Amino acid sequence: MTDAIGYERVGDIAVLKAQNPPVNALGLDVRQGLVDGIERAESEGAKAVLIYGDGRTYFAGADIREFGKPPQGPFLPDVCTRIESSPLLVISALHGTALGGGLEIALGSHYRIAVPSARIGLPEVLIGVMPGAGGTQRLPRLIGIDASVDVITSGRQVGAKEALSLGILDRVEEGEPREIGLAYAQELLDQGAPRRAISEMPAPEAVDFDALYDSVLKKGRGLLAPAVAIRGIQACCELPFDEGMKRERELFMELMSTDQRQGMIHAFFSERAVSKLPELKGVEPRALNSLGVIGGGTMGAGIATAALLAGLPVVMLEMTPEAAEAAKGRISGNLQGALKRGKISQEKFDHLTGEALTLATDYDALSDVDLVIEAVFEEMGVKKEVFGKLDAVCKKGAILASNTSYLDVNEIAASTSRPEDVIGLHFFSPAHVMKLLEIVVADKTALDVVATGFELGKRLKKISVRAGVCDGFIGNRILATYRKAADHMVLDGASPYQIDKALTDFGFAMGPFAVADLAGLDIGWAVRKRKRAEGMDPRERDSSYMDKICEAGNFGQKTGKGYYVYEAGKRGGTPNPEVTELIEAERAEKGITPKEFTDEEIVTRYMAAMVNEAAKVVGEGIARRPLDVDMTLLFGYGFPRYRGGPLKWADMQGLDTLLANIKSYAEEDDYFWQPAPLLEQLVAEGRTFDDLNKENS
Ligand code: T1G
Repeated sequence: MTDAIGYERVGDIAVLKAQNPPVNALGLDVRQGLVDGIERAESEGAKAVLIYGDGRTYFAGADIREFGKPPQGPFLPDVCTRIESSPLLVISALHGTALGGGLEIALGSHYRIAVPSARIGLPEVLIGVMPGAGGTQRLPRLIGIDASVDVITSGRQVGAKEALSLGILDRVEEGEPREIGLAYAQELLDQGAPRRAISEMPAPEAVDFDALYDSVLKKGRGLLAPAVAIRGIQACCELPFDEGMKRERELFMELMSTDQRQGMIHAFFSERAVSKLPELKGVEPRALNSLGVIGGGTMGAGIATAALLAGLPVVMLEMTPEAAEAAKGRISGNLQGALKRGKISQEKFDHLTGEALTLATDYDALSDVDLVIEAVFEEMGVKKEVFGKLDAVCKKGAILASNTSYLDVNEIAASTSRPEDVIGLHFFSPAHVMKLLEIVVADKTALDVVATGFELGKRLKKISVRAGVCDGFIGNRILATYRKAADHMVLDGASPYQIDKALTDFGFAMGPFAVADLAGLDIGWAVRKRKRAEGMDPRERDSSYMDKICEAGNFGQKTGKGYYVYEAGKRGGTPNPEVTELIEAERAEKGITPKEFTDEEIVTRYMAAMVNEAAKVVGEGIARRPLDVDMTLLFGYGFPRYRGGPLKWADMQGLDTLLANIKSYAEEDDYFWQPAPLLEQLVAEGRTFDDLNKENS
């Protein structure tokens, strides 16, 4: 027996307790312990076996940390079959999250009982694989094709009540898993209940699996795993059980060898590592029981909504009572959405828009809050005026935060007498929906203020990323660069629509030009005008064709026209022919002979620009680790999760290839394409961005 599985005997029942914190992952010792436990129970004459998990959960799946390492037996499919084929009655008692291989162990058991708060699921597709220990062979036999296709291709967690109605669970009962499990096992023994092996149940009727495969693949926008899992369910319907198990394993191993699996698992561990900074170890956050927000526009109202939903009372400060009421209107609108989706009750809605939200027009109302977030107009003078007032009224130890998306947080901090209490908290619109939060640490920001920023991020269920101070921090700085690469390709011959298509095919939620229309073309126009006014380097390429579109009052989706033309009630837009005409005119004016771009070349250039700038951001310490950049792009800029992030993707492409591409582009334009020193160093040393992640975590 291994220590990972405890063994005890209670009357005729042998009890196997999983004890592998934090989530009883089914690592080698756990698998061996389960097999040893079953054999011992059989050899010691037990009549039944109860399997349950100690700590916070039943098995939460295979041990993902073992992926990619040399596989060692006993293998999970065999463990499940060993459990199922035992002559003893095997009962699993579930609590916490019985996921993936954990649910497969339970499906290998003859009976399943759970506590009401338990959640079950087969989330393997969320890490780029599929169930590989019988999930696609046993679940369809138990609950049919439609329900198992939903559970397996969505990867969603199913509550105990629904799992009982689906027939996955046999019983749901309040109590401790060991106790309800023992009582249920004894009851089954007393009733002389039969062993029920799901593998012996008839397989459901086959359906048109090719059509199902195609529709699931289309829905996944390039993610392979859900579609391949369909082939596993197909095997369940078309092959005898043992052959179906073999087929499932083949498909599972195919997915294990994909870049998508690497990308998804990198994302899984990185989203958990990104908020763990070595310098914050042992640093206690300050008190965080109340929040103030200044500016009730879209961003301010979104931030207030996120805070209210997280249980933080909010003081919303606006210049006039009318503006304050308008802010409340926006917040109520956001909360209406949560009410409609059943996320909150009417009672909760009334509380959040009632006593939890205080409207104010006087800064004194902020004198007692723990943290204030300013979300006013993006102009340094206005910011300094606001922080001057906050400095005067806020209590000692209060944290003063700015939601600026590119202004110098050091300069804002220097406008107060307490720069150590100033930090940037850069939310993304809509702030109560977007998961990303850039925590911008200024030169004098105190460590416990940084820790409080991460604490707030955790409370708001955000993915918080530490960023240093520079123009655009991590995300917007990199965005500005790959966006420029796209603009250059347009001037040189590509159409914005071909570029958008090539990048959505690559997996982005939207292409750069559709994103510009969503965000509002006036933002880019203002930036171009600001840069020209500040004086641009003559070597920097500038394009003016969109200025004419903006001058005509077209700012994208919000005005119904931009790069695309939008019809009310219709999703997406159609290409705006005026844009194509203006582009051709600008090329002619600049004497540019347009050239053909393949979709592949478009993606290669776009990604090269993104990776190169990202390497500069890491090299300069604006981002601490490459994974910080990856999580920023995944949660704030629609980067396809199954590619792991731009720097994980770069590692998988090979940094030497990328550097060679960048150097070849520099022959055309050595002003824009300046290879990042960090990239050159990693290539020279034969190292990867992942090596840097390991060294800095
Ligand atoms: N393997 C290894 N480590 C794991 C793990 C796993 N399966 N699940 C969680 N951890 C670690 C995690 O990295 C973190 O570590 C700590 O546990 C707490 O997790 C054949 C092959 C279970 C819902 O996909 O969804 O079975 O950061 O911070 O928010 O079919 O973790 O503290 O060092 O996320 O309460 C299928 C993945 C595997 C479930 C808990 N199972 N895990 O969430 O805590 S594939 C999964 C989760 C499989 C078979 C196939 C969540 C959770 P650290 P946490 P949480």
